[in-house]
Amino acid sequence: MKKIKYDHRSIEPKWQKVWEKEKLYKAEDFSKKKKSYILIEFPYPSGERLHVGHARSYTAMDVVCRKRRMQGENVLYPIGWDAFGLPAENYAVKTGIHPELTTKKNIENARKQAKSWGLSFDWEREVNTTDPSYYKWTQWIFLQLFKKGLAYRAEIPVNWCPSCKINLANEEVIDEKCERCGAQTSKRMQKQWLLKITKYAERLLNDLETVDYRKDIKLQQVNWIGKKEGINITYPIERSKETVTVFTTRPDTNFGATFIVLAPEHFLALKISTKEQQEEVKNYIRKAQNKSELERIAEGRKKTGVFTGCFAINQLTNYKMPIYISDFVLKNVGTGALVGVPGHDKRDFEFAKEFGLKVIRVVVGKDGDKSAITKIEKVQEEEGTMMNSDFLNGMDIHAATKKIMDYIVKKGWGKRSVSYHLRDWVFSRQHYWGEPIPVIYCSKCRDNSKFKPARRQGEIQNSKLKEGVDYTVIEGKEYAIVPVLEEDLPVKLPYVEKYKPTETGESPLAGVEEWVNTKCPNCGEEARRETDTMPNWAGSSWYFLRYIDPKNDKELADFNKLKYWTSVDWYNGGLEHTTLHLLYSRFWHKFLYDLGAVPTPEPYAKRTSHGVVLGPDGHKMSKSKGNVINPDDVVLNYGADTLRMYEMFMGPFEQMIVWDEEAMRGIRRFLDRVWELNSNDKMSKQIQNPKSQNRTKILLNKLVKKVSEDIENLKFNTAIAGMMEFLNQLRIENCKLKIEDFKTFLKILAPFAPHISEELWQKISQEYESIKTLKQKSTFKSIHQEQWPVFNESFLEEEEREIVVQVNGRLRGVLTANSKQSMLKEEMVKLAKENESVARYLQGKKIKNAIFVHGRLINFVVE
Ligand code: ANZ
Ligand code: ZN
Repeated sequence: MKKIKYDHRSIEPKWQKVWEKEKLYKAEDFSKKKKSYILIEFPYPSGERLHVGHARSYTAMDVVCRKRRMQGENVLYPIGWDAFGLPAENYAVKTGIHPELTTKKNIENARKQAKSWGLSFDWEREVNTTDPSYYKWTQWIFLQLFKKGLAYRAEIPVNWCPSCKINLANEEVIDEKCERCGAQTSKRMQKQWLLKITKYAERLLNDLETVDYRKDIKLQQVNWIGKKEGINITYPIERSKETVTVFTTRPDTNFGATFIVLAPEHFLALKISTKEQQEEVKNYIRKAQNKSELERIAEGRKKTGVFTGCFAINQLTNYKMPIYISDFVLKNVGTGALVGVPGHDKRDFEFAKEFGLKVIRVVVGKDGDKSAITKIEKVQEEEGTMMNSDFLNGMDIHAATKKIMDYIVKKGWGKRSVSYHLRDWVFSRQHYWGEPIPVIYCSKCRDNSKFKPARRQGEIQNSKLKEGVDYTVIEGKEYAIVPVLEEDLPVKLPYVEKYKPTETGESPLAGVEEWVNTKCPNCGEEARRETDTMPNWAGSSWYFLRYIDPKNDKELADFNKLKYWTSVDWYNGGLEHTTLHLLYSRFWHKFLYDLGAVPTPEPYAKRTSHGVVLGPDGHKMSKSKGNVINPDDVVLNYGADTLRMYEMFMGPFEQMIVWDEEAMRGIRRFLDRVWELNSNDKMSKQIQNPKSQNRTKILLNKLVKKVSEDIENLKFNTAIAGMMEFLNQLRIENCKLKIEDFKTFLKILAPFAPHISEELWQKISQEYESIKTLKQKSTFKSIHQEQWPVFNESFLEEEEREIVVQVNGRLRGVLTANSKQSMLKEEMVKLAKENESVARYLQGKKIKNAIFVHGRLINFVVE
């Protein structure tokens, strides 16, 4: 056979074109085959292009897809572009080039890159969040949320950068500083749109039990939702008609409660303070206002505070608890007031030490500090057994919590309370490059007493209209909030010259008079549009649904198609998106489910995450560090197959990996060896000596089993290691590959290195298959359309052992034998001597001794 160089530069683009022409990766709606919907987080098409991190995630899922297709599944593997957002807008501000143009160009580049990696995406389903035919449905979802009262306007603090003169999203503020210019940011109040995700908190939490997410991802969701079950206890205040209510998750410790602390913003703070304390309290409150929340709750900070001069009564003990004000208590947690149990809460302990307050021990932990009152030196936050607590004594804290809750509720001193860390989702941005929020403000309708807001149609007709949901106040004037008619969607983003947000913190759209001024869809009078846009999270909250029916202009996706394809069977993406994006899209999905627009309550059946790819220096890749590996260079110099296999090989999929050029060359050498297998005598067309043939079968069977399982278990690295070992083993044992075996090997290599395996596959088919079958085959059949090999259990069942054969301590061969055989010295020595590769080293030598380790090793000692 003529030797042809393994030239990835010609082979790879060639097959990519053929695959595309043959529509090899087209997903078929309603096919009878088993469906498999595999999803990667669609990329943001930035000027920086796709990086090796994208390649890691996309290749991994590509391997899964290719294997499942070969196993006869109908696979949907789509891609699209998450293209609204700040980077494009910032770039536009800097260069004056319209984001629409840069986005278009960036998408073209990224598409080219993805294609050059040989990914098996169904390109006919591509979506783009900035395309009006796409965001029409993003806006439609918003309208439904609005009509159900789940979208509302409220005045909330926003992050203001005085130097950039814009409102920043929370993600853009790092340590109270503007992410871009570094200026100190401040909070100011502004009307924003919010989505009531909190209404779904309980379901978002409970339904985690129905999905298969990586454990730590689930935990992140749980923590972000942050459900706390506790009780609000109300204490009478001495010599006052007022009472003070605190939230606690540890009522079991209430016999040890010795003081109360109010947040400085608490409405009682000034109200209950005695005359003598008024001045000091006022000063303290003023100072606290200038502190950020982060600063207030910082660990290890010296506790500050001020006494109000008042006492609350702990009804359990009749203890007079002094009421303090301190900034470590937050206004919007619980009731904005807490009861101090310094024996068992660290911050309370620190506070008590600072102000000389009484500490009472009511729980004994493992360390067994039983000192009841007095100079307790340590806080005890562990679980344990109750003491000093009357009818709770001797119980463990969980039983005690239950008992005291019932008791307090029965006495009428408190009410059970559930609180969540989750807050409503701030949904408006004062930026240009986003989806316009499709509502119109009309003052005529507000004045019209017969106006029926969208939210109320079919609901209670005559109740009072609510601010923020039915009407809003803009610059002192009241307007009805009128949703854009669904048939008027999309509200297209107008073309503007000035993208920069305004001095007032308004969206630049506010300056586009002819766009802002419009007619009210309800009364037809002059009205104005909402000028805020949606956050980047909007388009990505439902994109996986659009892939299912990307061109539908009647609904976001056909329900029957959704029924066929959802839920997503496997979703892989970065760990940085496992809180917000995952939560937001689960929320929207549940809402759509309640509307009857989607058939499943959860969007993703399974979620995994890949580790970050670090630069060769072990640091995060960044331009400024000069350690960025450009995947395009790798493709050019080593080939896409090398890039793919290397990224799958370089370490456990879920862990961080450090780029290592040398290891990558190792992968290229492996592929070179595979290439050579075809073109030299390592492969045989004839039947081999039956023993070696049998041995090859066993090894190959094992390999097929291993690779099949490893792929599904995200163990790509060990699958590849298995392939390498296989080739090594063949060499050591001097086994030759039959053509059929080589074909099997190519099939399991194909998902990882699709180009080289296609090239070799087609060559073999041409060279070895009879002219007759070739003629019959009128159409092209790709290796990726072949059947995934099934392993033969009978070859695996035989429990065999490998016996290493050494000559003077050097490895000269490996024997296989079943476990019984391997224990018999005589037999194994005989077999070893017969072994071709061992015999070479024994020839003409006198064997002085043969050392035998049962089932393990033979070492011939020769002269
Ligand atoms: C008494 C107590 C005793 C508490 C004890 C804890 C331990 P976690 O613990 O994170 O679930 N708390 C209540 N309102 C607060 C506010 N506005 N600002 C700051 N802290 C506040 O949070 C619940 C606990 O946080 C509550 O339970 C309360 O302290 C504190 F051994 O009450 B605990
Ligand atoms: Zn109107």
